[in-house]
Amino acid sequence: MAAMTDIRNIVVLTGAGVSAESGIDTFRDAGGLWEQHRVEDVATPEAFERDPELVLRFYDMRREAIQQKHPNAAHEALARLDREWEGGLMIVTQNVDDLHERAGARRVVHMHGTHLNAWCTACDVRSPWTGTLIERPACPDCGERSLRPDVVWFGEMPYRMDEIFAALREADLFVSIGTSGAVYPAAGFVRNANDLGVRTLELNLEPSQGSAWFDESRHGPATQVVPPWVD
Ligand code: BV8
Repeated sequence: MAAMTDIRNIVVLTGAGVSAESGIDTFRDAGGLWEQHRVEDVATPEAFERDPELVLRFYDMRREAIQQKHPNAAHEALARLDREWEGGLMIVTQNVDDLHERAGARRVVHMHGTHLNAWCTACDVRSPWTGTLIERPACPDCGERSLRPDVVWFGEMPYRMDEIFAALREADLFVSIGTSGAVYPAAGFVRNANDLGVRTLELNLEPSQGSAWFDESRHGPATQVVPPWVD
């Protein structure tokens, strides 16, 4: 990493674009991730209330797709950074896939949850999902059939925001990888970084909605722009 001598603490934000070359559809490039539904229409508590089967099918299909995919060179480069970087590092991902972890990264924060867990809203217990949610398996603790995916929907508070803002306050560099900058609060992190005097770098296929806020942008597929930055 050129000119990284004065960099000690790094916050990386990733979005669907980091997993695109693993074959996992993004939200906005694929013209709507699934059956032409906008994610805003199927990833909300109201949608779950209105049509739980539609929402559960959406997540069952994504979970099945994720299981068949593998980390790509961008995930592997970030896992190398995680292993070798002696300073502070937080990889904040908006993705619910586990490809960062499967590549070997450990310092990962899933601000929008994970496809791996089901959440029983009756007893507020999270457990690894088993089978498909669409059969609405009973919660192992309370027996209620009220399991939902453990993901953050529109209108819900993202996870671990205090930790994320604490890491941004300590950061010397904020790097955004593979995200459109369409959804807040993640899309606002670059401005938080600017206000804190943190250097900002965007690695994305094309200019995102927040590109103007970055000190530097490098455009291209993540597997081509992330490894050179890491190495
Ligand atoms: C909240 C999890 C408050 C589930 C997701 C008006 C103004 C500002 C904000 C709002 C507003 N109205 C409503 C809001 C709030 C809302 C929001 O931001 N709405 C948007 C639509 C305006 N946000 C929320 O509701 C958030 N919560 O605000 O809570 C609150 C306060 C108090 C108490 C309670 C609540 C919660 C939002 C979380 C929603 N969940 N996902 C799931 O995955 O199913 S959102 C989902 O879309 C992602 O997680 C991500 O966050 C978001 C954007 O997706 P991206 O990852 O960026 O993917 P996208 O397809 O958009 O872009 C892909 C990018 O990759 C592109 O740039 C492309 O060029 C690039 N790319 C493609 N291929 C490659 C590549 N790059 C590199 N290499 C490649 N090969």
